[in-house]
Amino acid sequence: MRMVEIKDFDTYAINTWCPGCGNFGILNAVKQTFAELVNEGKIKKENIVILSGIGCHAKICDYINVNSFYSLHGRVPAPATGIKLANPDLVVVGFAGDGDAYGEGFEHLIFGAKRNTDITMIIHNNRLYALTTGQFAPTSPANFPGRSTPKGAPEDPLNPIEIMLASGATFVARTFAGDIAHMKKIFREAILHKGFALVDVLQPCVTFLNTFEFYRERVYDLQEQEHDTSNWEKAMQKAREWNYMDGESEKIPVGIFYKVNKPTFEERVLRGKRLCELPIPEIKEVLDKHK
Ligand SMILES: Cc1ncc(C[n+]2csc(CCOP(=O)(O)OP(=O)(O)O)c2C)c(N)n1
Repeated sequence: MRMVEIKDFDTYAINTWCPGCGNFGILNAVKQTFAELVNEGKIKKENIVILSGIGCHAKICDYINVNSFYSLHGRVPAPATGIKLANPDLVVVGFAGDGDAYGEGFEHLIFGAKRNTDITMIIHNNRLYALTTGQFAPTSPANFPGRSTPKGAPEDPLNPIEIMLASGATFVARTFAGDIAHMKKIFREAILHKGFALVDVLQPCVTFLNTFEFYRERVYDLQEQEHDTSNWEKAMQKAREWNYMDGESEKIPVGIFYKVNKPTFEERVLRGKRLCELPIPEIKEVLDKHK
């Protein structure tokens, strides 16, 4: 078997992210993770499908040489679920922005988690709408002076880790775009997890909210401590340690909060059949049962 190299995942597209953007770290970590998983025989390159929402993060589809699909703003989990259902052999990884996934289409993320579709969602959480030049988003710090709230956003941020745990996600993790080794560890576990995996990536936006130093001083790895990833209550406790409120004394846990195995949506819908191999009347029959 020919070993793949990282450069096999390169494309000819010119990268237009701002120099120093946290998205570069995510891109590198994802390419390295894919290459390692392919070379270990855990996944096939031709079976990888990536999807994105709309925003700066979404350009990642242009920068990785695998099957890809640009979806609608905030709607990545919907086509990702369809793709996985049509062919469960595919390894489906969705990329979304925080404005995209936690704002425009949070209900899609919640239902992806509720269904336990076997997809991985990687959220580039720069805590604002970057492509449209810095409007506040659901995880923006309180009083954030974004383009749409020049006097400061009069709202507290929401905590997506908490919401994903409450929605039934079977894998919930957080990592930091300034730490490639940690991202690789988490992306790998998330992709290999059978079920819905949410990875919130703390991604500094060097142009509108440069948080590299802030995170570097505060993140600590849950897996370097005693943390039982099968305990939902403990995961919730850890999730609440940092509510995306940026106090001086905050410590920010990264790593795997929660990981359990449950039947996936495809397993429950298809019951051993393959949707892409069924004649159309049978597809209708399978889907009708789940109306
Ligand atoms: C339905 C819809 N609403 C709004 C827009 C305009 N829009 C395009 S990109 C974007 C911001 C995306 O922000 P985010 O999802 O956080 O991604 P980032 O650019 O920060 O990576 C918005 C609001 C759109 N394209 N479609």
